[in-house]
Amino acid sequence: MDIDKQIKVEMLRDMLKIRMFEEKIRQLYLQGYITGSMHLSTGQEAIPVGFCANLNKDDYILSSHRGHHHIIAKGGEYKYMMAELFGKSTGYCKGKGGSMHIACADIGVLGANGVVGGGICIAAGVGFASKYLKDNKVTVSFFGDGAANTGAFHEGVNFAAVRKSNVVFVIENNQYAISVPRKLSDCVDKQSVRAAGYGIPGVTIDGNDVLEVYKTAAEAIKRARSGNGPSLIECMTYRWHGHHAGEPKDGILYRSKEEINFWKEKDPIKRLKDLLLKENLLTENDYIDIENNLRKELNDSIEFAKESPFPEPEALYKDVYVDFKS
Ligand SMILES: Cc1ncc(C[n+]2csc(CCOP(=O)(O)OP(=O)(O)O)c2C)c(N)n1
Ligand SMILES: [Mg+2]
Repeated sequence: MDIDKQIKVEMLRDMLKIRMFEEKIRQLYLQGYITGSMHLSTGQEAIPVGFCANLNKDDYILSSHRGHHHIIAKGGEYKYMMAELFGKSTGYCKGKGGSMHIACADIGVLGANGVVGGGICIAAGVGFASKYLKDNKVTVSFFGDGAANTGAFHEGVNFAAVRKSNVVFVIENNQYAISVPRKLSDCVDKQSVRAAGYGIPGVTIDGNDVLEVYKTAAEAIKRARSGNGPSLIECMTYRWHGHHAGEPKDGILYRSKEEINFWKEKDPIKRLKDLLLKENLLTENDYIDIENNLRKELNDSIEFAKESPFPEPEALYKDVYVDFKS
């Protein structure tokens, strides 16, 4: 499968857009502008970017507690994300969601979720609704390797498989659930083998190779859209930082520096950039332009967030339920 040049460049830009956001909000968090718990996705950018490049605007995604990269890949804008993290009324959820609960139905983001595995059954239901309504939409459910060990995983994947729902289940296997390495919580080397227990296709891929992610996603999304049911795609990856932004020592208390550096060598952004330079699809100047444009957008979003008001106390009782049809 040949991937269009334009799509490759857009995927590079989207991965960089995520990386720059995450690294900037880490600083803002440590400076006290952002409070609460926040989980960074640096290193894992290729997975949602490869999937979302195959989705339409009105397709859906379900995200997790570590969800900024999913939302940006699905079309989330810096300014509304930043305002949400600052707790401001101009944010995606009017400042009441925060990092772990960003949702925006307009771009098909049906919610990040602080409950580990919480999005899986919602995705199974939304995908079933698409099947039932024949609306031709696909739902992609992103979650971690730890979430794949919850009961919700079994219920959601089984239900979706039996109903041949329009869903793709994506495990972002970053090898840890908080500080617990996967060898202490899994007896299988590949979580994708579990797909056989539900009678659906399952595959494990290099989640740091955005082109491989894109191609695998294309096939699974096509299968789901054409009514043939879900797939389970396990994407091997690694988070560069600690479990959450305020973690002491930033993830090195339970992971060796050698291990972290090994995975940094597999940086998905550098890999695609180097390839595009080699193929003469991009110049260093093009890359600098992309970076500069994103930096301006990012700085503007910080100003927007700082200048925006906090929600009024009465806002607590508004938007408790969202009618997605209205
Ligand atoms: C139901 C539930 N149990 C436990 C927690 C606490 N918790 C938050 S993140 C996390 C680890 C999740 O690991 P994984 O699914 O691999 O995602 P990752 O953080 O690695 O992206 C846990 C146990 C929670 N939020 N919800
Ligand atoms: Mg994990």
